[in-house]
Amino acid sequence: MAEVLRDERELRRVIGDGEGLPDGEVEGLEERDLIELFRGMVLLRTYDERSLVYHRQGRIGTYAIFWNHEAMQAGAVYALERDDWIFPSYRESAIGLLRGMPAATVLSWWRGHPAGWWNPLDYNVASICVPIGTHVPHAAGLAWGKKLRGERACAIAFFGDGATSEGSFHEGTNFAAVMRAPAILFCNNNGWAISTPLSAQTAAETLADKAVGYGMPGVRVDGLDVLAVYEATREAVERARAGQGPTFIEAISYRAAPHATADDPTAYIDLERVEEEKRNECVGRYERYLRRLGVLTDELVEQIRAEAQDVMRQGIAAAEAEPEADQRLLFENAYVDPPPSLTDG
Ligand SMILES: Cc1ncc(C[n+]2csc(CCOP(=O)(O)OP(=O)(O)O)c2C)c(N)n1
Ligand SMILES: [Mg+2]
Repeated sequence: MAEVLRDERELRRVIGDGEGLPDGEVEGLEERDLIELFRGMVLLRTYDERSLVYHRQGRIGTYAIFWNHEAMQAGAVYALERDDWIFPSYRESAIGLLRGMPAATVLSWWRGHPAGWWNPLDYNVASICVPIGTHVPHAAGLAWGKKLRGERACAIAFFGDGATSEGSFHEGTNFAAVMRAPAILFCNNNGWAISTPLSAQTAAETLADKAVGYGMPGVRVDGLDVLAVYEATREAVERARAGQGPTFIEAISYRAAPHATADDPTAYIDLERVEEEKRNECVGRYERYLRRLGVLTDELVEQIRAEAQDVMRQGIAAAEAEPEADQRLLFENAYVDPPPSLTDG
């Protein structure tokens, strides 16, 4: 029988507000780690903000904005080792940057260019998954494979609140639990699946409650608190490596940007709440924490931001320098005998 840990219904938090809410700290993180986490968040934030500009300039196509998801992505990835596998959804499209993937690769993906498809083995980052939840069984299967081979690595799948209503989520999560696969199921609960609010998505009180039914621990964490996310993921990784199976992490936020560049959320979202979220956004929150600790100087912040801007400048230049793709590639692996309408003759 799988041992079900007591659920954590309270949101985990480490970062305070500089006023009444005290700051905590995470054991084992040194100053260098704290700054590396900040560097990762700034890189992702810069990627996201520049992408919106590139989209408006017609240089990339429709783009899924992840503004204010940086703490979830950078915090979780920092808890992994290089051999561990990441299975991103479109919301984590640029997560490979944290593993050294060039920005040009991800920008090419959003340009619909073949240069945007990397070999997952190069970074231990699977392809960006657009169908909701279909990568959960892939992550569970890979994790189980690692266990069968006696390897130490684990796998993490990132998906949204909406994904928890999909069959693939159920199949993958159930499989991971039954096989005690070293998997981490990381749910970014931003309160919305395009225009469907969480209240219309599930009758469950919390998404972490679902973990109990699968026989795995469910943890709830403040998704805008990079240190809380890091710590929760680190514990899930330890559990996975110790042969105790998967963990479900529900990281909570409220979507502060449109679902994607093709969306107009003013038709359905609570705009006041969005403004509140923006004021409390995760990169600024962490920066203020680090400044309270005295580990960040203006100079260092400027340097980190400038590095990220450079990565993006070089990334878009390299993506745009790619030769135009051969359109026949679209069909190359689709037909053994292409129909005459697709052949030259
Ligand atoms: C299988 C499938 N059904 C429907 C869609 C269309 N779709 C794209 S995004 C989305 C909402 C997903 O919401 P959520 O899982 O909360 O992720 P978020 O976008 O908030 O990160 C839907 C239904 C899809 N991509 N795949
Ligand atoms: Mg969502």
